[in-house]
Parts: sequence; structure tokens; C-alpha cells
Amino acid sequence: MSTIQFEIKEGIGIIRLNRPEKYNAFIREMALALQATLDQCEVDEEVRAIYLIGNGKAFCAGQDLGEVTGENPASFEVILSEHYNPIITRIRKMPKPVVCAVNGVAAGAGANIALSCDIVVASEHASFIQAFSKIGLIPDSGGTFFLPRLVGFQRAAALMMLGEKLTAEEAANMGMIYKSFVADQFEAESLKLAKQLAQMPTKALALTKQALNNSMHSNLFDQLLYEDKLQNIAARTSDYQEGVNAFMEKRNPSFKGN
Ligand code: LHQ
Repeated sequence: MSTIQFEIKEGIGIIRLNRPEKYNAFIREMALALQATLDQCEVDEEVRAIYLIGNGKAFCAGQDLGEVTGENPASFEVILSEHYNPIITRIRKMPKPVVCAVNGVAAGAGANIALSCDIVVASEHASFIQAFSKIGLIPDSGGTFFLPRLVGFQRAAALMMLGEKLTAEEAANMGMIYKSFVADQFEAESLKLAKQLAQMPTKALALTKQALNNSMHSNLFDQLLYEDKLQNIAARTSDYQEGVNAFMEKRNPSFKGN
């Protein structure tokens, strides 16, 4: 059985982590398959938004600890440089919006992969755990970058050091994620969000993402120049023409993604 399931539906590249019996914990095969699927989403013009979810009860329990223990444990150096770092890099450089639908527990690298996505929503039964300190590790997969920016330095330090479990509602209230949905509406509502994004001006969303990425290490004055540069690119897209024409003609726009 494939560790990653993938389908394209209504412009959405739907990626499902598929090791439900192990709470979708990562082994090398799944990490490489996720990278390959993200690459496919990047180049396939039919895909205009990406939706990442876990199969079964959990979203993802991070690294499969069975792979780093036992007779022939995988090396940490390989795990970060070949498994997780390329996943986070692909998500942030993806010129399309990535929605993470956290269906259940998200722990360790599983939590931080979620936080690297553009819009993170969760089922009311989901939870988030910076589980690393509990096994004597430091947060990886971009956690020390994203979490303090999302919730503030103090909360990030406490969450990472204590390794406490947060409910989806707590995570939404502190700005760690965008929204939580009641369980029976979660999949429909989160897919609706991805569908909405897939019908939007994809190039403008990619440039928005590029500007947000840049803001992480920029000052206001450099960022104003950067916005100027990217806005001039956005203004040359057909979707901009369509958006303005539709507004003037009092009709709904039909964006093609370029
Ligand atoms: C698992 C796992 C798991 C294997 C649940 N592995 N089987 C980077 C650098 C290099 C090396 C290390 O890692 C990293 C990045 C990281 O991600 S480090 C953090 C690794 N993850 C964790 O430490 C989390 C470990 N899991 C847990 O704390 C709990 O399982 C959580 C809180 C996720 C869920 O708790 P429960 O709801 O009580 O479920 P459970 O513990 O009963 O787990 C269900 C099954 O999933 C169980 O299998 P079994 O056959 O006994 O039913 C677990 O063994 C398996 N599982 N996480 N990471």
C-alpha cells in the first residue's frame, strides 16, 4: 500500500498521508513520496491549490521512532537533510497555496510540517504537540522559525519546552492555526476552502506567498520595494485584467491562474 495517496479533483491536488496504523508517522519512503508528490503539484498546471490531510485517526505523529531505533537506525543527519528539510522547503517555495487539514493529532515533525503550510485548519478533535523535548530532541522541520512568529516568543518557548498538548480550539485562539471546524463539517469545510483557492488568481497567490516569505527576513522599507516589484508582475497577469474587467462589468470573475 502506498504511503502517500494523491488525486487531483476540481483543481485541488489532494495529498493523503497513509500510514494510519502508525498515526501517519514518517518513514523514509513516505518522506520521499511526499516530496515527489509536491514536485508533481508544482509542475502540473491542473493543480491550483494543494490540500494535505492524514488518513485515519491522526494527522501525523512525526518521525516513526521505529526507524531511528533498533539495529540499523537511520542517521539524524540524513533524516533532516533528506526527509524533512526538503519537505518544508517545497511547501514554502510552492507557487500555489497549500492548505493543511489537520484531522487528528499532529506531533513533532508532523506538527511543524502543518505549521509551514499557508492555511492550517483543524478538526475540533485535532491536537498539536511539540513532542521533541519529551524524547530529548529540539524542535525541527522549521518549528523554531514558524512557531514564535505565529504565537509569540514566550508561548513558543513554553510549548516547545513543556511539550504540552494543545487542542485545535486553543491553537486557533492563539493564532497558531487559522480555524477549527466541528468534526462532522471538517473535511467538507476544509475542502471548500481549498476549492475556493483553486479558483482564485493563482499567480497573484504565488506572489503573495513570495512576499510573505520575504517579510520573514525583511525590514519595512525593503519590503515596500519588494511589494512594488511583485505588484508590477501581478499587474501583467491575465487574471488581473479579468478581475478588473469583472468588477467593472458587475459579474463574477473567471480566473485561469495566469
Ligand atoms: C508511532 C508514533 C511514532 C512510531 C504513534 N513512531 N509509531 C527528527 C530527527 C531525527 C529523529 C527523530 O525525529 C525527528 C522529528 C520528529 O518528529 S521527533 C518527534 C517524534 N514523534 C513523537 O515523539 C511522538 C510519539 N507519539 C506520541 O507521543 C503519541 O503516539 C501521540 C501523542 C502522537 C498519540 O498518542 P495516543 O493518541 O495515545 O496514541 P498511541 O500513542 O497509542 O499511538 C497509536 C499508534 O501509533 C501506536 O501503535 P500501536 O501499534 O501501539 O497501536 C503507536 O506506537 C503509533 N505511533 N506515534 N512517532
